[in-house]
Parts: sequence; structure tokens; C-alpha cells
Amino acid sequence: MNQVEKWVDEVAQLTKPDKIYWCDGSEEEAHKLIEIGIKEEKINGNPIFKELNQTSWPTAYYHRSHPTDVARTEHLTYVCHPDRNLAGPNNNWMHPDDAKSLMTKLSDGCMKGKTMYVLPYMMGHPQSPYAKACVQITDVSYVAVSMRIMTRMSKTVLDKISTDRDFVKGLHSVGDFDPNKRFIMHFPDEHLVWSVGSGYGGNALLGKKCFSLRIASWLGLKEGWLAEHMVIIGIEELETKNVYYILAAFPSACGKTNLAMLESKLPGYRVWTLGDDIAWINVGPDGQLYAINPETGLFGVAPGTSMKTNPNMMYSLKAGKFFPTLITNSAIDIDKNEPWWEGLDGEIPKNLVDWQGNAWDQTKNSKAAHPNARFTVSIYNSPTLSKEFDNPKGVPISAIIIGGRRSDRIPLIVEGFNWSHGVFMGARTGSETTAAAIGLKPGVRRDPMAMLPFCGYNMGDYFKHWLSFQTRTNRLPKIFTANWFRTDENGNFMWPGFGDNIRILKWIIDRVNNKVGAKETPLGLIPKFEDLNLEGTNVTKDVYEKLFAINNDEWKQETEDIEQFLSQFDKRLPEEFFDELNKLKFSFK
Ligand code: OXD
Ligand code: MN
Repeated sequence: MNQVEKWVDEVAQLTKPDKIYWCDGSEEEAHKLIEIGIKEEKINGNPIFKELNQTSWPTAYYHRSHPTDVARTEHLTYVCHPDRNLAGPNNNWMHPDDAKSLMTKLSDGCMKGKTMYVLPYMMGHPQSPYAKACVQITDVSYVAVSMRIMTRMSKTVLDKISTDRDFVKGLHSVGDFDPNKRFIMHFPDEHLVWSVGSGYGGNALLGKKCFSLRIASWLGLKEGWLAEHMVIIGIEELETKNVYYILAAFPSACGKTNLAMLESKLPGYRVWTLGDDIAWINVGPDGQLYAINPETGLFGVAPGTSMKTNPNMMYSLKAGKFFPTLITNSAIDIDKNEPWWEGLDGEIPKNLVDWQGNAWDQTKNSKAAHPNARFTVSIYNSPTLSKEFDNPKGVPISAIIIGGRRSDRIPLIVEGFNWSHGVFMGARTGSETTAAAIGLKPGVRRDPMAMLPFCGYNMGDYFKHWLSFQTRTNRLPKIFTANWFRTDENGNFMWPGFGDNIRILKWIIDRVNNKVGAKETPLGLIPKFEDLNLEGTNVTKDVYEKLFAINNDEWKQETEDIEQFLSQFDKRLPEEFFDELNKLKFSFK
């Protein structure tokens, strides 16, 4: 028996499935799994999949989740290092022995009467030196099919595995969906994720947040690379044909997917998609940072997606190329058998059932689609896919943007003075909470590099790890912070966002090429009005002033908040951060 068979056997002894099925990731198999999900498997009495209108939405299938299981459950997500301090105040912690015994109890017999699917897959291109082999076990066809979209699934992965250390293990069961028995446990040293009780993407597609961010960030610390919650895009300057690759970190539901597929409002520029959620960043042989997207799919928030906000995504969803596309927890237009969500183009259909399957009454002021309704679609469907997407070496990075959603005080774009100031800017970033995680208090939470829920170890050490890149290479990219969401005194967004964000990306490229200067502020470098191409927008000089205003009282309070947040990392905080904090305190009194 080889290592994978041995592990699968152990898990089967515990979970006691009726059948074991080894997936090969083929299209034929996906058809078969969809069929099983339509005819045999059920969640909460509902079939797992429903076929949608195959004329208007070719290859699209609908999935309705258990009603309590609609988003990531951060309060039930644990990182189980043997030493609590390694997990840090940013993670829930349980001793690995206790976590194992709890999960063993919850998993005993949990697959009785079910099929256990074994999914061998790669995160990253199989020829990439940065890729990792993984095997996930699951007991639900929705997860098996989703993993075919999101990863490179193939039995050939098994040939790469000879020892127990050669692959990352993901053990998943939906259990009985009881939220009190729902846990997502990470064992970083064992390269193991164990998740019970949820079928939601972020909790159940274990190659995504669980491995490619939480476990991978820990591997990155030990091996000298970074696993980040970032978009990867290429911006082509059509005149020169130069392509500049940029990374952007934003918390969930801040428009990462829209940015990844941006339709440029400036002639002369074109954006190419490489990733919308995760970037693995390594120092390349030439000393530049190179990024790969370990995933092959887009798991994005559906509400708000339309021909106006993200036409390339609408094309991808309806492209009917890679089989299949999944839509989860949207509403359904029952006359047309099409998915529907708030913000979709056109009239609101007359006969809708909501995301829970009930007739939707518009007058009752409830949402028809769940605010965290999702699509799962192959990146190969994207009309903007970069030709470098499958390059095993990744792409060289010119700039990194770190942002959040703030209605006040944070300027539209700020360039850090240098790498260490840029890292501090990223670490102090806050964002207003959204629907992608259950139970978050409304308001601003600090979310360093948009990694607060995803960093698999103590964030004090994480900040130091970022800073350590100064000693690894002298070819580091510039770091910027962005906020597309600042509002005016009437609560209206001042920046048009979406395709107009190219205007900011252009400024970033001009900075990278030393084509324009910048204005120095206590927060960093901001664009001069005349260096921004704002033609065709309503952004006047007056609006520009407001977008970049730095208010002393707001920033005095912001500095206090930042200090309070950072203080929890105590002695693990890098020295540089104390200097940066003192500079803020000196500037805003
Ligand atoms: C996601 C998230 O689903 O960040 O990408 O929650
Ligand atoms: Mn994300």
C-alpha cells in the first residue's frame, strides 16, 4: 500500500463510508458526479444539484446549501500548533492532541451510507517548482465537483507522492451540518486540514483558504516565501506592449474578482487575469518577486455582478466552456430556470424563489439571493485570461496594493516610502466587515494584508517575515494602499471604481517607471491631481481633494486604534513598526 492508500484506508476505517471513489478530475466524471448530485445525494432534503437553463446558462448547475452553512465560520476555525504562541492572538487555538480527539469523535462513522470521494490534485501548475501535491477526501459531490473547477485534479498527482511528507491532506465531511459540531482544524506541521460540518467553499474546498493560505503561509515562513490573499493581474500598455504584473490584497467582498477581470476605461490599457484570490510569492532566480496563482477557478460573490460591474465575469459564467459552472444560494427565476441575484442586469423577474427555495415577496424587503451567494467557474472560461497563467515560473511583480473598504479617512491611493513602510501600511489596514464570514460585528476590523482570517501562525512573526524580504533581495516592488470606497457627506461613493480603477493602476505603473512625481504626506506618497487621468469621470479637483484628505482628528483616532490592535502581538512585533507608529503619533496630535 502506498502512502496515500494508507491514509485513505485509515480515514475509511474511522468514517465508515459505503463506497470509496477515486476521482480522476475528468469531464466525464464531473458529468457523472452532477448526475449523482441530482438524483441521489441530498442536503436538507434537497438534491445537491439542479440543472439550470442550458441554453442561456450552458453547463451551469445550481446548488442550495444548508441554511446555516452560507459563509466561512471564523469562530470555529482553529490553527493547532503544539505551542499556542505560534498560533498567536489572530487564530483560535487548540492543542493538536485535543483537536484530534475531538475530530475523531465527530468523524466516527460520519460517512455511513455515503460515498467517500478521494481527490488527488495540484495547487499550482504541475511543472512549477512552487506547486504542491494534495489529496482531499470528501463525502459530498458538490465539493468533489467544485474541486475539479478550483484545482488541477488528476490521478497523475499520485505519481509525485512517495512519502507521507510529499502531500497535503484534507479530510472533509459535511457531517450532519450541525453548526455546534462544525470545526475547521489545521495541523500545520502535519500538512493536514480536517473539516467537519460545513459544505461552504471557504470551509470545505480545503485546497483554498485552508491549505493555500493557512497551511501554505506557515510553509512559506519556514521555506522563505509568502502565501497571500491577493489578486494577480497583468496590465498591458498597448502602445509599448509591456505588461506589468500587480498583486492586490483586499478582504473578502471588496471587489477583488472585479479588479482581477477589470475592463479598462482608459484607452491604451488592457488588464489580463491571473488570479482573483490567492498568490504564492517567491524570490525568483533574478531577484524579482514572482507570483503564481495556485488555483484554477474563481469562487466569487454573485450579488452585484453584472454586465455593468464585471462584463468579463458574466461572459465567463455563460461561456459554457469548462464543465461545469456552479451557482450557489442565488435566487432562481422559475419561469426561465435561470439564476438571479441582486444587482444582475435587467428587470427583476416576476416569479422568483429565494435562496432558501421559498417564493420571494419583493415587498417584504428581504434579499432574494443570499448576500454571500457564490459562483464557482473555471478561470479558463475567462476572456481576459493571461497567456502567462500556466507559466510554471509565475510572473514578475512590479507593485503590490493592499486595501480595504473604508467610508472615511483612508485616501484613494498611497505609495509607501519604502518596503518597510509599505509593510507597516499593509499591517495597519482596516476594513468594514462584509457577508463572507458569519458573525462578524459590523464596523471596521483591522485586517493586515487582508490575511487576518488566513494567516496560519502568529501575525507578529508574519510581519517580520514580510520585512525579511529586504534581506533576501534588493529588487522588491513598491507597496501601495488603496481604498475605492470613500464616501462624501451624503454617503455616496466619491470614486467610480470598477473599470475606472485602471486610472489608479496607470498611476502606479507611471510611478514604477519613474514617469511621474508624487506629493509627500505623513501617510506616504499620493498622486498629484495633474498626474491622474480623470477624463470622462466626475472626479473634479474638489472631489480629488476629498478623496485624498487627511484629517488630523480622524488620524489621531486611527493611530490609537492601530496601536491597540498591534499591541496584542507584543514582543513579537518588529522594531520597525514601533518607529512607524511613533511617526504617526508625532504627525497627528
Ligand atoms: C473568499 C473569502 O471566499 O475571502 O474568497 O472569504
Ligand atoms: Mn478571499
